[in-house]
Amino acid sequence: MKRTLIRLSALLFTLHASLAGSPPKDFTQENPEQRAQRMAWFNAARFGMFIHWGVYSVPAGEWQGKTNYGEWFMEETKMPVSQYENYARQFNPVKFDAKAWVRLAKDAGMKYIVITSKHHDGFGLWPSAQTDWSIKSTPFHRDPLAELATACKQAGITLCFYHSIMDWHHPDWGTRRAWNDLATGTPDMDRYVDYMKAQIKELITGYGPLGILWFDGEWEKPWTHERGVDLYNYVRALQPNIIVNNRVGKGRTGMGGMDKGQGVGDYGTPEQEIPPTGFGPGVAWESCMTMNKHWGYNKNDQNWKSTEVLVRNLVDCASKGGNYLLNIGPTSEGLFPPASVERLGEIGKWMKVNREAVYGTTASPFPKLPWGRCTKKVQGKSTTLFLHVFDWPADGKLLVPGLKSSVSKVYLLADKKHTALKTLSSGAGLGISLPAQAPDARSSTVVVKLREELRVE
Ligand code: H79
Repeated sequence: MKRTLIRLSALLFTLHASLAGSPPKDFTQENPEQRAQRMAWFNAARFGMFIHWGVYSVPAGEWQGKTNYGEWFMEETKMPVSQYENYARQFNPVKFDAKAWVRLAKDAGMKYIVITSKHHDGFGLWPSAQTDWSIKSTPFHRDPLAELATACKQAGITLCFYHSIMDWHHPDWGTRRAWNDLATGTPDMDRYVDYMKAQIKELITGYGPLGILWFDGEWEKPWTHERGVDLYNYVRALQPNIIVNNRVGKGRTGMGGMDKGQGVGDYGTPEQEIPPTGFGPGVAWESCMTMNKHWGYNKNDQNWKSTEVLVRNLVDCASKGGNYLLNIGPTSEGLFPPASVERLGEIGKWMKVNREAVYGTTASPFPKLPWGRCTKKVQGKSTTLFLHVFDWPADGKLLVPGLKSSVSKVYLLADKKHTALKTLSSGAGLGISLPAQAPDARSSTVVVKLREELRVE
């Protein structure tokens, strides 16, 4: 009885506070422990899948003899919006299989998926109640985001949405394009923000809980720091433990993706590049990258990165304390391009052997290593270093420069028996004798268990 009364009065208090228009909670003021807890899954994950999918997959990157378009099709061709809308009527991805997509991500070793709920063209991949400019206007009478949410939940993959702030289709986005022939009146950003918030509410309450809301398209003038802070708080109020990238605000400096000055959001977003060094333990980041040269499906783009490059990029990110978000641009039929599927499979094979050297690791203690990268795990007093050897030494001698701690065991991660490798400490550091043959030409992992605390000179 007493409890019920307390609950009732708490409810009344909340009701009263909201009716009285009390200031919304400021989620930007969070203590370091709360933040670390909220960010824990993200920092342990290290590897995610980006998916750019929308009606731009119908022209597949080609228009009037030019073949270099992707998800920026509408902007780059300056096609009238009324004409662009026809692509929705041709978007019928009958081969879409959410379970198959999620399995491809999971088998590659990815822990989360970030898919475009809406890109800059404004088209929604789910049947939004706010607009017809969505999957509702296609012949495809299904909800891909709902199907993905179910498949992700079953597979233990964290679902996240990319949601563009900039919107080339909506009449109220502040910098309206001349080719937006459907828009009338004067753009009204307050009205636009109401629209975007209503969409975001649908996404968080209807498909969640989500891992990340990944904003983009924040750089144009109509978007301000104040609007960024407001949107950040709006999203966190709907789902307090959600993670929001830094493109919600105006702090991002170029494609390097990290914040300078007035930033808001939880982590930095380098795009198509990996920072030369990490940023220290308190700073989270994620490099997003294409597998070829386009985000959205481009049927002519065969500039695929090799699996070796992709694996080494993942390792490079992990060695600097960051995540790797690798993109797929599915076709308008709903399929991943075969070259992407092939690479995901190969990365998965590598991850099967080396996963322990990626997940839950922290940044390298070495400023630079001539032969590759390093990640580490520190659990209480026990420290493990994972040496990711890209360039296998011809003479069988690997030097870990400056490592002063004595070691208890050194072995190849690919060796199931964990046979000890011979080591020799010297003034130069730790020398390790390796077999002639690298277990994996892309990157082989040498595990170094320390006997004492980590010391590097
Ligand atoms: O969704 C993919 C791309 O469509 C989108 N981001 C990835 C994840 C993207 N939008 N723009 N770009 C990529 C390139 C745009 C770069 C610039 Fe800028 C915009 C140059 C100047 C304004 C970024 C923001 C660099 C400075 C400010």
